[in-house]
Amino acid sequence: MVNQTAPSAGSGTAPGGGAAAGAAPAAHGRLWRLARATLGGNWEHDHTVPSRTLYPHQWSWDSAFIAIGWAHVRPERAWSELTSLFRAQWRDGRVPHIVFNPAVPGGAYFPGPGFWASETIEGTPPVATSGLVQPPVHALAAWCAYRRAPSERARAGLRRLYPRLVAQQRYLATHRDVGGGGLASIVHPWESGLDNSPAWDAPMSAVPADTAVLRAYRRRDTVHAAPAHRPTDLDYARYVAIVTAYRAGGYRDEALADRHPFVVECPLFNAARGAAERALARIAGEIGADPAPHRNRAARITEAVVTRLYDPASGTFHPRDLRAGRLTPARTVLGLTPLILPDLPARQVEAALVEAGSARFGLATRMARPLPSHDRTATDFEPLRYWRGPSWMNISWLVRHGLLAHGQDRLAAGLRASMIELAGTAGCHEYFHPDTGAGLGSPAFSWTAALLLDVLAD
Ligand code: 9WN
Repeated sequence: MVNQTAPSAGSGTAPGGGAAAGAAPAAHGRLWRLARATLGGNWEHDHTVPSRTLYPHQWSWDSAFIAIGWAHVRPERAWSELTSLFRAQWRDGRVPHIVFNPAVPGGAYFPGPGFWASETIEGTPPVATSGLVQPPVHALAAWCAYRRAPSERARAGLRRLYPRLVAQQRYLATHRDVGGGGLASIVHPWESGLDNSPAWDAPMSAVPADTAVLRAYRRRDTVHAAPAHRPTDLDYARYVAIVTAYRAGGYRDEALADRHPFVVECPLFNAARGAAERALARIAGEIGADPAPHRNRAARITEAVVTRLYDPASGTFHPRDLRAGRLTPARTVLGLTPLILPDLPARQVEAALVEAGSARFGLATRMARPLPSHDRTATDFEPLRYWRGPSWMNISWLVRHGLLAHGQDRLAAGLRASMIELAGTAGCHEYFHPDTGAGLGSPAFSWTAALLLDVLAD
């Protein structure tokens, strides 16, 4: 049964009947309406923009999280969201991280369609896109959306998406297994979704770049958000240099290890691949396809995540920099994300829980502060700067999903309460100050709204 209405002040429960957590039930009704209105305000024909000002096109992993939210209030939009994204899939299977809306002026976002020049590449869709990808959380999102609002129409949505989701996974498992160990590499920090995370500082420091390159372009992000809350000019110079190198090779993936400046195996990206295979097994079962190959792939991915990215010395997961041939040293929230793998061995689950509960991340049944994106005790922790400290709703959602997968219901409840508290106090901001909870970045951000609906309903 789909809950299309806000929880009433008198009901005492969140939509779906769960016990109230965090803010009072009456506030849940207000939050539900705010989240629904935020999503509605960002809806654009067949997809939802992450933010009207900062991100006026369609983004890949945003659309996945957004679909989970739409399933609660307008399920048909969940399927439209995913379908429009996958319509832009390249012939090689990659799902581009940005699908450009031709109605939006080219200069509204940097780097825009002219910079990516996808139309010059064979096998690209008629619509302009970027040439990068983002974490493949789409199969998981499709499964969550279906479970939330199952119907014939939703099953038809699953059936339509299934071959495309399979092709997305195949692209990552083949073209992107640069290291040959069963993990997919990302070729740009933007592919991680955590653009300027300290996780990328070591590999990024080896990318030659000069901020003078920015004279040829105009950053648009700092027009809409405080520069102190965004990546630096040096970060952007390197972002541009890495795309330029990838684009010069026609976005081909052959011999990346020898010629590309940034090749890294990310724990979240690969855990998302494993979770996607799990979700595909469920989807396959629902539409009469064979779930077994998906289960086998999921098991192999989990094994590779543990073998290649878990560091027994630090007791957490780190990205592997293939050019340097070592794990990157920073302890970021990425280290907790393999919890979304339900078959993660007990030893690594235990280690991730210790890391999560430490002073670095502060996870608790009653959380004093929101989950940060970076180690609070690190000297390079920056509470205002984007992925270098602030709290993000999508990462909290993923970690909570992982806690539930491992039976950590009380910790998951603590995280849920902190998520509701954040949005309840600050609104549907893009990210939040990890100490004060103040809203940062875009004030009407779609995935914050979508995932808020999901946790309120749970
Ligand atoms: C670059 C849209 C995207 C998110 C990313 C987030 C940010 C873009 C940017 O916004 O990245 O892709 O311009 O900063 O880091 O996770 O998908 O919301």
